[in-house]
Order: sequence, then C-alpha cells, then structure tokens
Amino acid sequence: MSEPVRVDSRWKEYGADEWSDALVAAMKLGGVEHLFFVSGSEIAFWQESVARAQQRGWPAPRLVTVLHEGVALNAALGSAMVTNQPAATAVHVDVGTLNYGGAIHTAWRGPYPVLITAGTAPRAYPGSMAGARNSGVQWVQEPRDQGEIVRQYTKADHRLEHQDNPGLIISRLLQLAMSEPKGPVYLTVPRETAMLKLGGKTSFPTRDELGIARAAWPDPADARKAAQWLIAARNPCICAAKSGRNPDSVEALVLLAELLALPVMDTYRADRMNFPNTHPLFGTGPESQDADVLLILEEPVPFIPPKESPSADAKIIWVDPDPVLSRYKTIEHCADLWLPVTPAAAARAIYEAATGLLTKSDISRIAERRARLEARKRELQAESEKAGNAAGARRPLHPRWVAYQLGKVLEPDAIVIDDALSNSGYIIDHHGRSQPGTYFASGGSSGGFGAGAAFGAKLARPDRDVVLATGDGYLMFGTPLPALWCSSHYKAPFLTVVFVNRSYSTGTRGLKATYPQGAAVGAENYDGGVFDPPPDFAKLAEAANGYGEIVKEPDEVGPALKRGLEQVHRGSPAIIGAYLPTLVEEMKFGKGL
Ligand SMILES: Cc1ncc(C[n+]2csc(CCOP(=O)(O)OP(=O)(O)O)c2C)c(N)n1
Ligand SMILES: [Mg+2]
Repeated sequence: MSEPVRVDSRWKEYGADEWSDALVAAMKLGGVEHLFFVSGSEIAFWQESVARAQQRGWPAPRLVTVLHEGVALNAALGSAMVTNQPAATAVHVDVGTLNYGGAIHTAWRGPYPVLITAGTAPRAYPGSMAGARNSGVQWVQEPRDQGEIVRQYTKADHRLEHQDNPGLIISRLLQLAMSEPKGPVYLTVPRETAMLKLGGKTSFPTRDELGIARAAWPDPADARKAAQWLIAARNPCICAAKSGRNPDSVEALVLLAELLALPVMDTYRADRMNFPNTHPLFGTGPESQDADVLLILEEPVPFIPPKESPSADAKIIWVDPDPVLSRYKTIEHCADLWLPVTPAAAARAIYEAATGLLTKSDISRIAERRARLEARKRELQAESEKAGNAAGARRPLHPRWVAYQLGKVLEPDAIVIDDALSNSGYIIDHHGRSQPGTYFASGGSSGGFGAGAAFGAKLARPDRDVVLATGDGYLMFGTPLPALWCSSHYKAPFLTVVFVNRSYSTGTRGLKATYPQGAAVGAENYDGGVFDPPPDFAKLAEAANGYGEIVKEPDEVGPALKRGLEQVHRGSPAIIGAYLPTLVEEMKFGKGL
C-alpha cells in the first residue's frame, strides 16, 4: 500500500466518502449556510451529500429547493447582501447556467460574494466509471467551454478536475469571492468527479484558514492630503453609492461627516444604506458641479459628464477597493487622488488625519456650515412631507402616495429592497432608513432581481421584515411565481408592493425622450411600452398560497399595506398592487409632485 500523502499541518481532517462530501463540507466551513438548488439529472450528488452529511453529523449547508435558476441566484445574492457572507447555487449544466440569466450580471455589478455552480454533462465512456454517461441527452449538453458563459462576470471560474483537492478548491474560490473587491466565482462540477471516492476522510484548509485579505489602509500622506482639502473646502460633498455594502462603513462615515460638517449625497447609482437618511447631513449637499471638494465612495457614476462634472479646480478624491474602477470599461472621470481602499478605511484614516489638523478658525467655519446644513435638512424634510401629503389628494392614485404610506408602516429595522425603477425616487424620499443594512437595490441594471433577492434576504434574516418595492415589469422579469412559492414553502415571507402602471418607463418615457417628435409619439403609439390590462398580481400571490390585494383609491393604500404586513407576520408572502395611471397617462399629467 502506498503511504498516505502528507498535507500541510494546518489542514484538518473531515469525514467524506466521496468528493462531493468534501465540497459541501468546505462550503459550510467557508460560511455558506444555503445552497440554492435547481434540479438536474447530473447534480444528484449535491442532494446525496447534504443528506449524508445530515446523517453523519458532517458539515454541510442547507439545500434549498428552488424552482427557477434566476430565482436561485437572486436568492443567493439576497442572502449574501444581508449577511455579508457567501451563499451558493447549484444548477443543471449549460442550460441551468444560461437560466441564471441577468442575475449573473447583478452578481458581478453588485458585487456579491457568491459561489455559482453548475454540473457538467457526464463525458466518461458509459460504464467506465461511476457517474459516466448513461443518457442520450448528455451528448447534447456539452458546450465547448462552459465557464465561458459567465467568464466576463466572475472573478474566477474553474472546472473541478481529478487532480484537484475538492475542499481546497471550494475554500480557495470562497477566499477569492470574499476578498475585496468582492465578487462572484463559478465552479463546474462533473458528475464523475463529484462521485470519486475518498475512503472516509479528506483534509483541506478552510476559507478562513487560507485567510480573507483585510482591507488596505490608505497611505497616511494621501489621507492627510484628503483631510487638508476637506478642511479647507467651502462647499464640500461626499457622494456614496455602495459603501454601505460594509455596514461598518456607516459609523465611520458619520464620524467623519460630523467632524467636518460634510454633507453626504446618495447619488444616481446608490444601492445601499450608506448614511442615515434622517441625519441632518444627509441629502443636503451641493450639486456635483458646484462642489469644490468631492469625496466619492464606491460610486461608478456620481455625475453624468460634462453637464454635471465638477469644475476644473475642484479637488476629487475617489475611493474604491477596485483600483480605478477596473471592472467598468469606459470611465472618463478624472480624480486628484484615487484611493484603492474601502470607504470605511478611507473615512477612518481621513478622520484621524483631520483631527490633528483642525485649527480654531476651521472649527468655527465648519460650525457655520453645520448650522446651514441643518436648516436645509429641515426644509427638505418639510418639502418631502408636503409632497407626500399632496400626493394623497390626487385621483387617480399617485405613486408618491404609495411610497409615503409605505414609509409610515415600516419598522426602523425593516429591510427595503428597491426595484421600483421610475418610482424609486419616491421610495428613497420616504423610506426613512437609518440603520445600516436596511436599504438595498440590485447594484446592477438587470430587471428581475427583487423577488428572488427578497426570498433570500428573508431566509437569511428571519427576524426582520423584508419589503420589496417593485415595478410591475421588473417583478415579472424575476419569474415571481417560483420566488413566491419558495417564500411560502420555506416560511420566509416578504411583502411585495407593486407599482402597477402597466408600462415600462423605457418604452414610454424613454421612447418619447429619444424621439420627441417621432412617428410613434405623434400617433400616441406606445406598442412595446404598455401592457394593459396587466396580470392580476393579487392572484399571483394566491397561486403561491400567499395573500394579494389590488388597491386603487388613496385611502385604501395604508390599510392594505398594514394588512399585507400582518399576513407576512403570520407566515404568508403578500402582494399589494397599487393600480396607477399608465406612464403614457402620467406623461399627460406633467411633472408635478
Ligand atoms: C432583464 C432586463 N430587461 C430589460 C431591461 C430594460 N429596462 C430598463 S427599465 C425597464 C422598465 C421596467 O418596467 P417596470 O418594472 O414596470 O418599471 P417602470 O418603468 O414602470 O417604473 C426595462 C424594460 C432591463 N433593465 N433588464
Ligand atoms: Mg411599470
């Protein structure tokens, strides 16, 4: 008999009969609590290994039955976004991977640290080994290179090969996914490889034994320069989009903003709760073109050039753990300082530098700005309250009223997932989120994120209300029935508020903006932009054993939202559809509220 192979003394031993046992063990030990699974003929090994682990007391994630791959991946994203830990998916060969669809884009752009997997068509000669070809379909399922499907959207991809250590490969992929800049990784697992024997035990390093890279600290000289600029500024501004990905960044940012009375603006692509929305410094900043110093935090598009570009003599400090936004291709923004660190590290370092630099006269000048911004905040809050109330007087129903009423029924720790698109501005105005980790948008541009993400978020955070505010078009892009079924089946209920305007803003307002004098607009022909009458969203909820209502009158909105939340608290997913004018009708009403 050959000598057992010596391995690194840090690696521990785990029970495993087959390679797939090592895969699930390394997932669980690497922080994966849920494996969102969509059935396929060649991936029974996941089911077998999770069941075996349960019997033997070996580590393994919970296998969650999901009815569509897009929902599975969006659920993994939802779970990862609320826990800051990875989640995993498992689907069927190339076709399951293709069905992940736009969620692959969302995973990359979020970015989310998820382990995306798929089986591969068995290709061993029939009968030659366990897991070999045994069905005609397997000849059809083998693309030239399965990883190529997702390669542009992942940090790494790998096909599990016979010479690998299976546990190590999972740990390594999770280490990559979780180290900044975070992002998705893809693994294909041939059935033949998954079924290789291990003879009772395996050993590998876990994700944390390999170690996740700690966030880098900015060069102290850069932090000092940034602090000097911010202290000297007359009209400074912090712009944030994704910094709240790391909930710790919120406190660090509050400390810095308060020290120097820096207003914080969530910008165009803000997809996290980056700064408490009720804070006097939130939302009170200047336009980007009027600011003299800008601190930009994880934001690829803080302004649209050239109209909104900062003036030539403004100082720009750009913070992003992905150096010079390398994941975005065409970037024309200029900056005086690019800091490839996390916003939390930047905020702390600049704070420390600033405390040593502030003079008495700086402090009194900053105090004046603080008072001015506090007064501005009071004005903004009064304006938003006034607009919310005024919206309630309009018939037909105004979307702002729906958002305003939603803001009133949300608990302070409720998680809002915003896929409301053209109505997102109203949600942002009225949700009042001020706790870290309570507001999320997808971070990408693919419709269909919401329902799956809401399910994944609720599964991972059962103690919190999860509310999805969504456009009617985007809800349908996300194959909502499988998501609602999962939500109902796993007792992970969420409330969905649908803006039923029976239209796509792209195909209505967007068409008009592109061809204002065009033939389509001239003839009021919005084919391709309107879907009226819409699907019955209340019945959609009922089809998944949930609760549904459509509301048309302003007075009905608040009570219906409360009823929806009550149903959620009793364990049922609920949909409240707010029946609104189409966007063609809305364009005729004009801008207004
Ligand atoms: C998968 C996908 N397909 C198409 C689009 C293009 N798109 C952007 S916004 C939009 C309209 C979405 O409609 P809805 O959710 O009803 O929101 P509304 O425009 O009514 O606010 C579309 C189709 C997209 N972003 N993602
Ligand atoms: Mg719509």
